[in-house]
Amino acid sequence: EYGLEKPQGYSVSFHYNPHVEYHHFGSSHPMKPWRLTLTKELVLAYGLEYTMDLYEPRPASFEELAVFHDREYLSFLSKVTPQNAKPDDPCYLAFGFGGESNDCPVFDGLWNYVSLYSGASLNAASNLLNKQSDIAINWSGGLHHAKKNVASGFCYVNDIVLAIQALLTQNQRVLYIDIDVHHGDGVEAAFASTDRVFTLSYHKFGIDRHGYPFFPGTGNINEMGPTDPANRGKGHSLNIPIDDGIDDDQYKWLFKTVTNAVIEKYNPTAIVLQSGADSLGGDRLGRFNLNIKAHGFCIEMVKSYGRPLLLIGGGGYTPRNVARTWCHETAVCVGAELHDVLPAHIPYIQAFQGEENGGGILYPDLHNTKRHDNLNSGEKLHKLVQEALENLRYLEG
Ligand code: TV1
Ligand code: CA
Ligand code: ZN
Repeated sequence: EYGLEKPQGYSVSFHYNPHVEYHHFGSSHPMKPWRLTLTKELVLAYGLEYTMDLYEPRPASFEELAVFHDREYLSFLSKVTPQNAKPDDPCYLAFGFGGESNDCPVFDGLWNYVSLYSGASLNAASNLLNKQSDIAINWSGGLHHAKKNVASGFCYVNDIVLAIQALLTQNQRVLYIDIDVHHGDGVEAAFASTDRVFTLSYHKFGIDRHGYPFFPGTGNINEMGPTDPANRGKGHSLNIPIDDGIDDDQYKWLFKTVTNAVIEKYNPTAIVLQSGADSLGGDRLGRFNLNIKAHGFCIEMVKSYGRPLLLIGGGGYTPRNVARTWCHETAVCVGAELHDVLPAHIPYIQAFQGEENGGGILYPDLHNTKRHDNLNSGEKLHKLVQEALENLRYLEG
């Protein structure tokens, strides 16, 4: 009924442990694991579960997380609770918890939460490694800011780094692409010294009218990894800094032109795509004006290369639109087209109703939901693409 044929015949797997949904960062915190409940319910309502292999992964173990993270950091993370936390403890701030912004609060079940989303990314990576799947999806992962011994920007454990490390056991070159509105700094830093991972991030970059940089403040066009010629990682990062209000056609052109060039020059044997939904129009923290289908175009384009693909979530702070986008992108992976009118029997249907525009439908117009004037002129974008392509010269011989 919903057109669920799979003409391209990709084998797609969906890796999700529902226990991840029940964790809360705190009522005012923008990160809502509950958006994963909404995503799952939409995916089920459209019948997409019949087009994929479903996995309920076990949580990752301490030892699995220690492949990237420091043991002292993990030990602290595994023991800290809201009851025993000492915000004055030097460890606490040094490891990135609390602080003035409280981006990374200590909440009940924190260790369980990080083990669950990391376990799902590792399970997805192993499906690609043993060729059970062509595309493996984990919408609960994509926490790209976490460092080996510091929590940062809502991210405590870097499931992306762990999954890439697993893929490197059988892949000579892994390409990491990040369309979250924030710079994928943690993944870039983790693989700074190797030429076996190329990191490509598209993000908002700039300083606001109060003088604050958009988080995390890194990722300008001239940041291409290490500058020391003796370092193998030199030139193996590409950052695409974008200004407020970019629209569908501009973003699609930018993404297509730059990503094509990177894939053709780097020739990866596997691709990891972080699909943060905070680059949509109307996002609570984002600044772009993208519609769902423009965001999904990026997934479609990467999929068309037919390389093993790990598709993971990330940011996304307007839950109903996160769910819409990730449901659409799940359909893109299996090659299905979805009705714009939402199926009638969705639990939590209220979440998708009563909106000024878009009530009861899958593809509302998000371009004007939260006006961000478009500060990206055609001229600026052409210059950006030119510089980006020049930055790829390190990939030649
Ligand atoms: C608690 C309660 C924490 C309300 C954090 C928005 C909150 C933010 C909150 C918030 C918020 C950020 C900074 C400031 C650096 C700090 C998952 C100088 C309404 C991948 C992480 C953004 C994005 C961090 C994560 C950022 C991801 N923005 N309300 N915090 N200090 N932090 O700017 O890339 O999407 O906003
Ligand atoms: Ca990004
Ligand atoms: Zn983000």
